[in-house]
Amino acid sequence: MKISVKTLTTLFFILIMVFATGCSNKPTLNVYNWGDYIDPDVIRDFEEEFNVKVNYNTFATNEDMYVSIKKGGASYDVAFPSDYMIERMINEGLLEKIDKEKITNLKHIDDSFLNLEFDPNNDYSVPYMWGTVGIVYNKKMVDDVVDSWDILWNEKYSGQILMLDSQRDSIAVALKKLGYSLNSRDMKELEEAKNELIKQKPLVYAYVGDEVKDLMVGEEAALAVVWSGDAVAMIRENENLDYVIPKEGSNLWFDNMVIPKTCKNKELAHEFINFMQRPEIAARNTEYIGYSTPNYKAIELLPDYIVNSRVAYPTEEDIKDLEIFKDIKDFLKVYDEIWLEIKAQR
Ligand code: N2P
Repeated sequence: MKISVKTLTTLFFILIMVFATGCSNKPTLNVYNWGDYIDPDVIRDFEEEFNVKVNYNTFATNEDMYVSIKKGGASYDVAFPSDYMIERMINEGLLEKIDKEKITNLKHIDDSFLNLEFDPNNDYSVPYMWGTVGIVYNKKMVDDVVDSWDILWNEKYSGQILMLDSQRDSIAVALKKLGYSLNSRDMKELEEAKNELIKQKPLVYAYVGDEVKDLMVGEEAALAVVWSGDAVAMIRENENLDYVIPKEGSNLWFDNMVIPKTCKNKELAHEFINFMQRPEIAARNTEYIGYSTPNYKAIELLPDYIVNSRVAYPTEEDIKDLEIFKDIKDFLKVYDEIWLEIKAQR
């Protein structure tokens, strides 16, 4: 076969074009965040302003995120773990120190979100969002008072109950129902919690992640265990929904931004973290996703329906008895086994 000079020249130019677009020498930033946890335009704005490319990947649970980072296959520059997972990652040497001089927007973060037990001096993490865990329910579909975890074991709602597909969260619901700490390290208590979840499983429609929002907004289930920010997002779509923190107590959580040791561009990672806490950017993310910002300057920019929402911004009284997850260290194996056993039930 003969190839003409013209064909060859054309091929050559196509190759050059492909090469030039594919290998643009823009710096890249690998970001690893929860699903549905940012306004996508914010990523675009960051790329434009800093003339960089963001590779944005998502995860559904802290445990999934941990495994990916620990394995080190993908080298993430910024990730968004929660409190107990930050504590674990610090202890296992998986995080870089944050250069706080570079995070000038830390000054907009309310003091109550800084220097918490899981990272006492914020050497490794910068607050992103926070919230509670509770029950979202459909007022038209549930005619009992919803104020206790017990309702998730009420056979009347069989097939209409959604649980969180997240091991610490689901085990916490059972521990709290029984009146125990959600950081329990007591074999007898944990065994009881496991049995509660096994007993409950036939009533559960599904263990879910982000799909919970569509299912509850579409009225396909009556009750769901959710993170408060998702409740805010659901209630604004369907006014039949309401949110309760059960009286036996629950979890108060904090998601922070960290720089994993796998980071290849620390300078840009700091720029991104700082960008996310510009008041205007933090407000846009907060409004888009429904979660609660620790940035008090951002709160001033939010619409009244969010600022005045007791779901997003509970009172001191609402949260005074809530517990924060701790790294359960050597008990992790026990929690893993319990979770596996529950998931294996039919
Ligand atoms: C958002 C997940 C929120 C994380 N889809 C709660 N810690």
